[in-house]
Amino acid sequence: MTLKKIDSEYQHHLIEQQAQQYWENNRVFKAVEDSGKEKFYCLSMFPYPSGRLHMGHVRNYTIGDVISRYQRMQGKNVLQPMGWDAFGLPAENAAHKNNVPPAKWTRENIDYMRKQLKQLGFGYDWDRELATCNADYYRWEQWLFTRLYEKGLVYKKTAAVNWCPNDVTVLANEQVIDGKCWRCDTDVVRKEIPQWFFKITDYAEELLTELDALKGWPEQVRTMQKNWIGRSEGVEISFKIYEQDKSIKVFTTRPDTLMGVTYLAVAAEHELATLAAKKYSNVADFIKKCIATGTAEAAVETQEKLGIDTGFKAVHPVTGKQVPVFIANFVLMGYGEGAVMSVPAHDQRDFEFAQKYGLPLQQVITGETADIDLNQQAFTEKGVLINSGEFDGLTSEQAFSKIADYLKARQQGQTRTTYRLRDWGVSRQRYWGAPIPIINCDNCGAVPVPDKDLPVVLPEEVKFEGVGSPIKKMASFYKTSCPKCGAAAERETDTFDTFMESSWYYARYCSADSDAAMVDERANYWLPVDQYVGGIEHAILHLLYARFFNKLMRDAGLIKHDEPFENLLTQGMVLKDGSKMSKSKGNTVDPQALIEKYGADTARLFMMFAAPPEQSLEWSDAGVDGAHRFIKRVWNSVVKHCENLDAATLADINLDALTSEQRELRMKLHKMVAKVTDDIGRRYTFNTAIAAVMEFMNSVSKFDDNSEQGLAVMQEALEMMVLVLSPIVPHLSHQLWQALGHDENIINHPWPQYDKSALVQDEIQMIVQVNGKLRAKIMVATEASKDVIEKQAFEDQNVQRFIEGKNVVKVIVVPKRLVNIVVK
Ligand code: L3U
Ligand code: ZN
Repeated sequence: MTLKKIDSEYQHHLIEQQAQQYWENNRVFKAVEDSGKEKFYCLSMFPYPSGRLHMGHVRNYTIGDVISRYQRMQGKNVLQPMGWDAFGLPAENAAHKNNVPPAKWTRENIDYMRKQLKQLGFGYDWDRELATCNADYYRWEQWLFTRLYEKGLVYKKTAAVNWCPNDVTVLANEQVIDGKCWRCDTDVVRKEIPQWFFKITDYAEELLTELDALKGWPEQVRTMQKNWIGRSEGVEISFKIYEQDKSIKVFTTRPDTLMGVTYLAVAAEHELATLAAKKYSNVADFIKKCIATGTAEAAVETQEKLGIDTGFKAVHPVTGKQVPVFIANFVLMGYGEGAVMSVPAHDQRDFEFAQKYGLPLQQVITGETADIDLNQQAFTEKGVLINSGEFDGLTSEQAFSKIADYLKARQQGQTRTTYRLRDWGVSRQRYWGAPIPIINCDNCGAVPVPDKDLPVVLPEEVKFEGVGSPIKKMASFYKTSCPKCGAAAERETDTFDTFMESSWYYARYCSADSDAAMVDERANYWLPVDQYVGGIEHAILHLLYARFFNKLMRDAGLIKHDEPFENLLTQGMVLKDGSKMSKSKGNTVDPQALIEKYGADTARLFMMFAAPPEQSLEWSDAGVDGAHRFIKRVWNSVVKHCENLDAATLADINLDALTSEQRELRMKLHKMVAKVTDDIGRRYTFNTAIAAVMEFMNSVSKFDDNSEQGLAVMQEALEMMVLVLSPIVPHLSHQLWQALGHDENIINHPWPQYDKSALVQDEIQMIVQVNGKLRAKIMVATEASKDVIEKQAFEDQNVQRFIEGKNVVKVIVVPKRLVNIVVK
């Protein structure tokens, strides 16, 4: 065995460069499918190439890398890929600001950030790198879109959208915050434009029920998705309109309150509203106002609630009484039936509206401990029915089915399941995105671009003049001919929501190089992702869309698995002085400076030590310093040990010949390895794992024993410590492993097995007497049972001599002291 001479001083630049060079030259992270080996697919959410890495990225990717390296040491065939979520608004904003095309800006950022990721020593298979802005990526998304169009799973519909007049774009509901644009704070308005939609609602039930099977996901995330999908059982009820050959359909989840209906409310665009507008000019004015100032759906809750009487009366399906029909600005046409039944006694919004317009209120539910005061507010809980005629005395639950049956028998209602989840609008009026592969023809309508003409490539040489997408003004892009009839036609100039690209990238990594298919057979080897690591901000949309896409790809026969992500870890924020690090707060710490000053291993160690992965991590200069000092201590211990070894030869450990100090260090070592194995492998509490190594390091420092066995025990201690540290500080371990006499290949070394027998608590000495005379001293485990102690006593050779041929009358064990064997 030859020890590799290492510098006596820890120099992170040199060490890290050498290790990275070795990994790169030997392509150690290249992942190859191998059906004979258990696979482990570890994925971290890929970054937006926004410029440079944020501390949050460093944390996210360190967690993923530690898990990957640990699993590799467990003998798994590990895939850990990386790529770029490259489309989106920031590139366009930068283009406006700095007059540089989004493509150029994006690719420069990618180059810089890739270099940073390499400097951090993350073990990615770079051969599988992908950038979603490349046509060889998004062509498959275009391809799938055209397939789904044929299946009826995507469709075009003119729909009211949240529109930001400043950014000239559609916003998703969650991009509207308090009625304002999330980016620029402008008031959001409602606008009707043709949009492309994915029929995610067709999958609502499966997306919901399979959440229960996702045992490896945080409960919180599953609940968030559940609420987002929002399944509810209700009854669709139709109200006849008095003296009109019409009826209004409403949907309610509270049919038990039916007898408390005192008016109906319809949307401004409802048929009945239009009819009323023809009769009354003030109604027409009101509708005009509603539509002009039409608010975004997401802003409905915050705006002032306004309404007007249509003059029509609806007939109550049970009592036959007439109730007024109002138009209300909070009832939206695109949602449900565009009409609701109003029960002011038991719904707060209805209550407020009724108060404002002097509409009556009828209590029909009562509660047990009821401090119900209907002068103050609605009573919205479930309870027991009153004032409800034949339904009196039923509980809300009983009344649900009784009333549903009643209506059904009269053909005025039926039960229905609804979902809060709406179809996914994917059109964006933006430039920097994947073009929607549709050609609009005057004769043929919307025609999908045929496979042979895919991809529809986004022109990258563009000039940004004013707002709006440059390809909307670029005739060379949009002027084309119809694939069906050959007539002159125009391309769709909208692009896809960037959540499209991030919905299937995990699958594409499996066959990133394929130009024959979106994904191929290799995906069935790697999928599902065994461990997904990313921010909680993606708990709902991204994860839901990715699950949806997985099912779309499954149903297109591309992959086998039902769900994409087996286990999910959502890492916490990186805080400074108690608040989230962000540019706007000016409290960011640049990872680059950290890497340069202290090295990647210090950055990684600090990130993993400062907090458990799911909690937020408070930045601390002292913490970074502490991590760095620990690394140097480990380094120095190895240096010192190697100097001692230089003068000696390394012996094997002789378990029988160990001193109690040597035995104790071994016990601590193997205990530490057992704990670290559990902490990293099962609990994902990397911080406590590191704490255990640090504590062990104290014992190493105190252990001063240059005897042959002392050095052998120290060698074992340092080797195992270097091994268990290697997922976290891989560069350090790469060097120290060689210093300890091995080759450069620690990366292929298995995780150390701890020795169970070494875990045995300190042994104690016991005296063995035969007929009261001392015959032996034996070492037994402190915790050993009487049986074990007796057995050990009888096994002693000297004891055997004295009892041979005699009858054992009695054995007395005095715990922790002596064994007396009485013979005759
Ligand atoms: N490209 C998307 C994205 O969020 C991910 C797709 C899969 C939709 C984490 C932080 C973030 C995410 C505290 C930060 C990963 C910044 C990539 C990033 N991150 N903090 N891209 O570049 O945790 O949660 O924004 O998991 O400040 O890094 O983030 S990203
Ligand atoms: Zn045509």
